[in-house]
Amino acid sequence: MEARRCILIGAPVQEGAGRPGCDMGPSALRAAGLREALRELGFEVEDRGNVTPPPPPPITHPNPAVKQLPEVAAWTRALAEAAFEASGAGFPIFLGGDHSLSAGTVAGVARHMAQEGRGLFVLWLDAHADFHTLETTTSGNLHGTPLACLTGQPGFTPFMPELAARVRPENVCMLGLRSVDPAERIALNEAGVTVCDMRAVDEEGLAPLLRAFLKRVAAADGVLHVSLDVDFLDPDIAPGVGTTVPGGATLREAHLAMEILHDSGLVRSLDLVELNPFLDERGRTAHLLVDLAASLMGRRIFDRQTRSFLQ
Ligand code: EXY
Ligand code: MN
Ligand code: MN
Ligand code: MN
Repeated sequence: MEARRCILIGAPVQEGAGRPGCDMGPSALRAAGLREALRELGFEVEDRGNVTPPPPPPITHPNPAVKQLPEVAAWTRALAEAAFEASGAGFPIFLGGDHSLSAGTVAGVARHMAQEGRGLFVLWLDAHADFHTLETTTSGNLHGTPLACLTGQPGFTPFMPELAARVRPENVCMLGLRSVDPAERIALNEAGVTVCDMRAVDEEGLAPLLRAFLKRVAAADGVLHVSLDVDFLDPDIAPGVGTTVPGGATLREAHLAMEILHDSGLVRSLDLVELNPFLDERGRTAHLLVDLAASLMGRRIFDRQTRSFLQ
């Protein structure tokens, strides 16, 4: 992998969300200066534009609540291909688009890493579990299902054959959880995903929880995909998202997570999802996401090596 090259891939997906607007996310992130911020950190930046999905397959599901399954299946197929190819050319950053896109992006990255003999771990930064199956979802919004899909929960393979359980549930850590539906609670308890809800963050602190997960990734010689949902953040600092839940991560908790992730050297790919600029004020949330991506890619307040106040 070319270590100093970032590859931007737009995924203007909104078919999985309950309201329109996420299709403007990639443009907002570009307008907020993502390319320039990465270049200032010394990265070569290749913007591959936006992915175009194939025609939606003629599929239906018996759960009458399910919405836009053909369209989401088409996006998933296209994004899995784009992610697989981009992972071999640099550090892919997927610009969303609603969180259903991650079923494709993570599957594609996992397929590439498996060819390298590396296990893919996933950090799911989100207020929600996104752990519904096509049978259990009641809203029918498929952005509530990608993690269930990726970890091989039942019922997805007939509709998205290329995914086939690309990530082991025990290799997934959820951080920031504060909205879980009853069916997700049952499935999560059985699946073996590491769940750090906001109570755990309040009690233990974000850094120890994150460091414990990163220790497991390193011990397994794994690599890490970060899937950052805007609603991980507190709505007061990140209003530009359609599924806000009070009590989210603070600005400094979010930057600390990114800085710790960068220092680990384990991260190989990133999703920036659920940005809905229509709900934002003057691009505020888009700019915050760009700043967080910059922290993940190495931007620092101060050069850590010269600090000695802890000795
Ligand atoms: N669990 C709720 C549902 O299934 O509709 C809310 C899902 C919100 C998902 C957003 C992307 O994180
Ligand atoms: Mn590679
Ligand atoms: Mn999500
Ligand atoms: Mn969410």
